[in-house]
Amino acid sequence: MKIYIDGKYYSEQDAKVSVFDHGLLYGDGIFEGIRIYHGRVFRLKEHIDRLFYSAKALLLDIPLSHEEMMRATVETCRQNNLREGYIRLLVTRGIGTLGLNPNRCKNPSVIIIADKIQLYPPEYYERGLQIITVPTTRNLHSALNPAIKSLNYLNNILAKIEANNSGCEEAIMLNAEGFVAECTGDNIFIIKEGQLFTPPLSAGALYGITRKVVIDLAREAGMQVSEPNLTRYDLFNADECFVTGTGAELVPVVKIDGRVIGEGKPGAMTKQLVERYHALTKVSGEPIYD
Ligand code: PXG
Repeated sequence: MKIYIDGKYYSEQDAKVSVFDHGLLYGDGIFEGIRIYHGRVFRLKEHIDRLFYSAKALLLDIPLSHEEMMRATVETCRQNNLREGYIRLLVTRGIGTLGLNPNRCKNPSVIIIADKIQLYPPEYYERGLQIITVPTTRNLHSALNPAIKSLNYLNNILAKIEANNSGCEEAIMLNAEGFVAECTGDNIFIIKEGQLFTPPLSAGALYGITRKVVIDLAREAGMQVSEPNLTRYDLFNADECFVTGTGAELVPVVKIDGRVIGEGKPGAMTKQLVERYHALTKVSGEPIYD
């Protein structure tokens, strides 16, 4: 595997960062997770846009332009001969001192890892997930805005640990007001009486790229889509539920906090959206090879 670090490629063994990098010392940095399907990078521009938005919020100067970042990402896929896979893009504050002052970090670091993807087991998709809400609430906008895809994922990791301790793969995180925000690494949707609902970004949901694709596909299919505040009660009484993310794509949810959702199996509209999503990944994306 060849890993991009600040303009050069390194083998897996030689791809190293300093112990003084503030990405490591303080979680001071940002990241993206992107999919490669059929020799194309899916929704590359949207991911790079989101990276730059996260950087802006953290006053982090990405040393590459938007265009250069897209090119470096595609080139890293090419160097690794990938046609299917997963890209992890990171920008850290760079090497500084042991103090937390980011001004001591002169050069932010750009790291791009492109690898094969570890897919979720097929039974998640066939049977659907059983998930729970957890005590850890999503970060406040006024503290660490959940829209920033930062390298500090402890809020989500704590929630994931709570889900895992209860034998679940994913957790539903509420915001401080008790409304549904999102899952630890996925957005959440419900279907009720033929309409699609997902929490608004203001509830603490990440501006998920998969979320946006699913909203667009649903509208194209003639479905009504809205983004109201949702409570656990709304989830429990949904006809269908699913979560979305770059890695997960769309995964049906069949039980929430012990309540069976709809008929307790992946629903028809969810399946239709999964098909549309797969069809799109077959034809869309930034070509890696000529
Ligand atoms: N919410 C959060 C908090 C996320 O981190 C999503 C929603 C879904 O967004 P996208 O743009 O992927 O549709 C994410 C995505 C991984 C991985 O390795 C993915 C995410 C976070 C951590 C790991 O698949 N995020």
